[in-house]
Amino acid sequence: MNSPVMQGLPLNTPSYVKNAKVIAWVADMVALCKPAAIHWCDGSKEEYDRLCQQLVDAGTFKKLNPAKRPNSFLACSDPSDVARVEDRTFICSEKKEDAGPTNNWMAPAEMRATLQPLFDGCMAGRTMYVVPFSMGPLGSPIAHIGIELSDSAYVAVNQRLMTRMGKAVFDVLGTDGEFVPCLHTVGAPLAAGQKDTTSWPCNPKTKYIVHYPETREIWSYGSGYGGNALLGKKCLALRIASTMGRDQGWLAEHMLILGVTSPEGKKYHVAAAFPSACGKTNFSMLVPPAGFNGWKVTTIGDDIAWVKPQADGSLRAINPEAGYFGVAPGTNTLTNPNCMHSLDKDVIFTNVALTDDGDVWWEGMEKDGHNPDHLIDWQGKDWTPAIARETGAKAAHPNARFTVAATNNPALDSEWDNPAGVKIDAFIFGGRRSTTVPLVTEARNWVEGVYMAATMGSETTAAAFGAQGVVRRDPFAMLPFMGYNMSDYFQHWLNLGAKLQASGAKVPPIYCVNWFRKGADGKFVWPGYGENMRVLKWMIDRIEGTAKGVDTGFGVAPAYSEINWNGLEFSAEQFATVTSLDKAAWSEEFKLHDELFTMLSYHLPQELVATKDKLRAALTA
Ligand code: SAT
Ligand code: MN
Repeated sequence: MNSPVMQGLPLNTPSYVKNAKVIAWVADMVALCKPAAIHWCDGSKEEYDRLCQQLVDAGTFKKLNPAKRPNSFLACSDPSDVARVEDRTFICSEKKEDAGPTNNWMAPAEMRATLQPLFDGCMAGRTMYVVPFSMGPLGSPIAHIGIELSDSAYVAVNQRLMTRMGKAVFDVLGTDGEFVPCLHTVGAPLAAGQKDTTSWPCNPKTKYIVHYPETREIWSYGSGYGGNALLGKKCLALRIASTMGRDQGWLAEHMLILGVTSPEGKKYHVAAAFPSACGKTNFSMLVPPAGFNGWKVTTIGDDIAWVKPQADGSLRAINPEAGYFGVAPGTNTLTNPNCMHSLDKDVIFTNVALTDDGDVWWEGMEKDGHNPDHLIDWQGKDWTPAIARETGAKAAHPNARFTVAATNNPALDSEWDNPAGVKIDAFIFGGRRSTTVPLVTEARNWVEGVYMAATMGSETTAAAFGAQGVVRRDPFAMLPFMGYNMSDYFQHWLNLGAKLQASGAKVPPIYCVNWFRKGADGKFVWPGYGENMRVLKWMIDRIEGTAKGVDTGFGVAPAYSEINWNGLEFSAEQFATVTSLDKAAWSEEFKLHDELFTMLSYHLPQELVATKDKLRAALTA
């Protein structure tokens, strides 16, 4: 194989890079991908500004009106490249059973043989960016380091907002520190002398998002979008990290982390798992409603939690990310005022619409009184309210996103960057279900909580793959993000709880929630958003032992009188609608749990089967 030096491309390794493994790996990948240039990212503001300007010049970015949206940009993707591609995502463990029935699998040797010719010369004519990043506070014992090689400047600038990216990572890495190598290409090499004329290079035909869990490597080909391309997020912080957690005794979860502080100044930390696009960002930035004077909710993270057991039996968690890659449509000052403030400046928007005065717009902003007569939609076409009425055309893609640094969030928790993390006081699991699953239930023990999490389901939305409105089982909201066999993961959760309890520790309570129950009229009954504070408060009352709750057979639920209704008209009848347990619905529900367990039968923990039998007897008798 040609060495990069023989090709005449010097690595130009900066003197502060002292890790021999990094240097050797970059050299190998340069030899394989054959970029025209190498850029070692230092993570500085100056570098960020320069790369953003370069993206403007290339037509990938539009600079937004600085009077409206300072230092912000809009990128519009190729219409074939708008979301994660679950059917092109692979877990390549040595044994198929270790990827499990919920993952696409190919033997590592076969996958390597498939990818080799694709990656050979894949960066021709482009620059390879070397993007060093820390998932978690630099140097934290809970954090891990990754290095992404990418031929996308869009990826490099997004990674600066989404992770702790830059030079300092190499100090932590030292001469022999561990890192997860992440190789990414848009899969659009340029022929000799060819000028790039596309504003969103990608490969519309071929995409591979590949994980090798045993060797902890990530190879991603053909997409420039979100979790396909920002490899620290779902690929490293969930799929690879979940296998690290299995091997090392910790948890990598698709969870937000929030802090909630009482008027007396007592603070609790909650980690909550919801599938993509079910309002995790909204919940993590919740503004307590009227009737909750003096209560405060603060954000530690909006998407991912790494939870590590401590010597004292507690669980401490960090948000491995440093920014938010959130869904824009539906966000407004009513649904999430803190998020809207976060987006005032320094934002990269992807696939939202452009206003005539150089600002952004998306569906949902009309609720804030922004009713434009004309826009350029995410595909560059004219959009007017009349066109929208006639054709149903959306100005913003339903999976349009913003990328913004956590430090822009006015509700950012003071401990968000604490290398020791925060102590978790409760876990929440929630799906999007218009029927069957009640507003809130507390599992009566750890195993029952694991059962609730394992069997959770969600009605699909635009961001998830597949048809709208179908219930898809999404255990722990981890279905698209599990790096190993799902049943082994259930066992890992059970083992962790058993171990903590055997050491005399009290495990955090586990709650199952559903904000999305609908009434006979097909409308949501629970108001959601800030009003979810009422449910959060009940959980705290349970933790404090001041709410007795009612044993429903499906865990412990609040009595109507145990919820603080101050400032909200919500009748006992409405409460019954969102909390009722319907025998017929649960009979059907358990059939779906049976199906899930049949699919997951290899290594399925028998404790969960026993829990199913017990719950079925209680709920369908
Ligand atoms: O594109 S991401 O994977 O980052 C977001 C999501 O789909 O959950
Ligand atoms: Mn997510």
